[in-house]
Amino acid sequence: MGKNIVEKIFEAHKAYGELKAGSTVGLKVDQVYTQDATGTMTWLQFEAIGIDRVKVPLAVSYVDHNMLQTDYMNPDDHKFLQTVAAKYGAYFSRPGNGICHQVHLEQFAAPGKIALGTDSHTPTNGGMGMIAIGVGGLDAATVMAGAPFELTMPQVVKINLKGKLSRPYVTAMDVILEILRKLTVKGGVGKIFEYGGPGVKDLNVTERATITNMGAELGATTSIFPSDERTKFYLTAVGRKNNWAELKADKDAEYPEIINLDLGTIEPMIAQPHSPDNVVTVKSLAGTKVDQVCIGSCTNSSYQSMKAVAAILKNNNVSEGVNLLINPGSKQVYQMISKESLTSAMISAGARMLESSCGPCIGMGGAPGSGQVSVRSYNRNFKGRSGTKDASVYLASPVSCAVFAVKGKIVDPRKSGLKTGKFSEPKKYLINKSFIISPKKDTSKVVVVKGPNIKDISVKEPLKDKIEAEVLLKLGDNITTDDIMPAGSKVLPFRSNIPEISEFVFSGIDPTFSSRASEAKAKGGCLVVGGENYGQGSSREHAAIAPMHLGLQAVIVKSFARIHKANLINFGILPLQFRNLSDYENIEKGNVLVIKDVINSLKGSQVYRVENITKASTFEVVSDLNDRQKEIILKGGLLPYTKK
Ligand code: MIC
Ligand code: SF4
Repeated sequence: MGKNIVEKIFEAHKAYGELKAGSTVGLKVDQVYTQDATGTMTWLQFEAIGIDRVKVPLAVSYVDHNMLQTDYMNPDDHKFLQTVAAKYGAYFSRPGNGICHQVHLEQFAAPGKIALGTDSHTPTNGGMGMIAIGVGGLDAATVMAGAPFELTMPQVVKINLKGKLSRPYVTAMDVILEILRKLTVKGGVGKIFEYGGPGVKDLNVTERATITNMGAELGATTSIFPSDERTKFYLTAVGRKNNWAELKADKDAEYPEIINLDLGTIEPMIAQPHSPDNVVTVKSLAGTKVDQVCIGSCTNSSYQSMKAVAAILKNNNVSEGVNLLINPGSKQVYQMISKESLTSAMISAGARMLESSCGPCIGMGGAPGSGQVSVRSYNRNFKGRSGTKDASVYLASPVSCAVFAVKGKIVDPRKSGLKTGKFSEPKKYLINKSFIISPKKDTSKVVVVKGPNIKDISVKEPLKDKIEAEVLLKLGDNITTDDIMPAGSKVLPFRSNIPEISEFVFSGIDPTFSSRASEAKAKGGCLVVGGENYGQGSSREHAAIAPMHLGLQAVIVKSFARIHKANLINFGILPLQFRNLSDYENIEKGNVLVIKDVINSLKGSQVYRVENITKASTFEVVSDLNDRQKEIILKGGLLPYTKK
């Protein structure tokens, strides 16, 4: 039987296990990268493991999220990240170089390799024909220390592309929005999407990267495109032709599921508040007034996107009622468009140019005003993420966004009368390596510098045999890690200070959570109950570490999102699921639950009997941990497990 692309790469990297969907597999990893918001913790954990030098062929420490530098905290973290990378043999991408995923695609991504990144949008690099997976920091740290990456083998679903996009007004962003409309934010859980079919060759590498980037919003483990002539063209243009290798599925490769998509039928799409899958056609919202437009992010910052945006803005003005912000995702693209006077066209139209960083995407500045409508070429529009709770955030392509900025309202770009110009892929990209510091051989004299905001990492006690705790929160479906551990300019600077950041846990949902949890901690900790797809969104392990610090013992939900579940295990919090979904209805906030015989249940059938003392009723919950994960939970998390 023929093999698909995922099987080919996994086979070449298998350390142990079976490549059967649902089995545990250990993979050897070629590249690991961190970003600053998750990276400080990751590198502290790496240090705690006690290895002299990273044991993967390539490691990169990026700085892209936390760049406001409103006080000493961010620059101290940057210094730590730079010195720790120098000490342990990683590349350092200096602040201002750009968003990790885009820079990685430009500088390091290579077909056939496996990369892990401590950020959920790491799959951006799947556009280059590599397996790129977002993970929690501790998973990345252990892999950098030499361990294989362990994963439950996902199902490989083929997305069979036919036809051609009707550019210039229909873009790769519209393709992934259409897929999100069809499959929803839960549609990719436990899956890898492998793109194939005759339509693949219609898309260049950066267009493919937009699609694989937002595969994260489907909940997928990752997404991947073949490596073909277009990949070779791009790698040649960025000066890395030697990294090219052909990669395609065998003709008789089999897939348990195939989804057909005709690129020619796709039209401009837009995600409405407050979820990336709440997608409709742009034309159906025509006339909606827009207050803010943000263009850029790791999803849509390619040279092609920026060029189209500049063409639309050229000789036009940003509408009086609109605030337009542009954050080109990499300094290389920024410099390239500047050289061609495209930045000048943006500025003269009235755009506010931001640094090459995450910026407004994660609420680091650029928040919309009260009740305002913001349309962004970004990937997430969860309520409150922009920094303004009552703002209505929409997601659309950079072309649509630029059109809305000029028109002051949502308009079908095809009917706008605005021109995007013709695009042909550059044969040569501008290369700028001045923002990248390469690892050195001799690191003996390097001193790792830690500012006062960098606190020691918390570690949990071993698993208790009896959990008796109050349900402090009962939540619905699709709770995001932004809900659990908000980001934004007030919170992000505390990513290396767990006691401080813990005060913000669930603060957007219930500002009393943190103080109630601290009180409950003395009495044995607390519990949280949730619905489907609990913990979707980012890879931030702080959504597990900070609740752990507050004494969270277990989370009981209908289903989990992949990365968050892995993070809960890594920090010793029991991830439990209702055996009968209807039992969810019988629990209320404030109920006290007792789970006895936890250790035997975990080691044995993984069925746990829960007594609801408040309601005098019982129900069952289950876990589905493999042997290694059971050991990790028993020890209180991956750090105590690794240091055994
Ligand atoms: C995000 O887009 O939510 C982030 C901020 O990039 C996160 C990482 C983080 O929280 O630091 C992600 O996507 O993993
Ligand atoms: Fe940065 Fe936004 Fe991309 Fe996350 S989604 S990496 S915050 S640009």
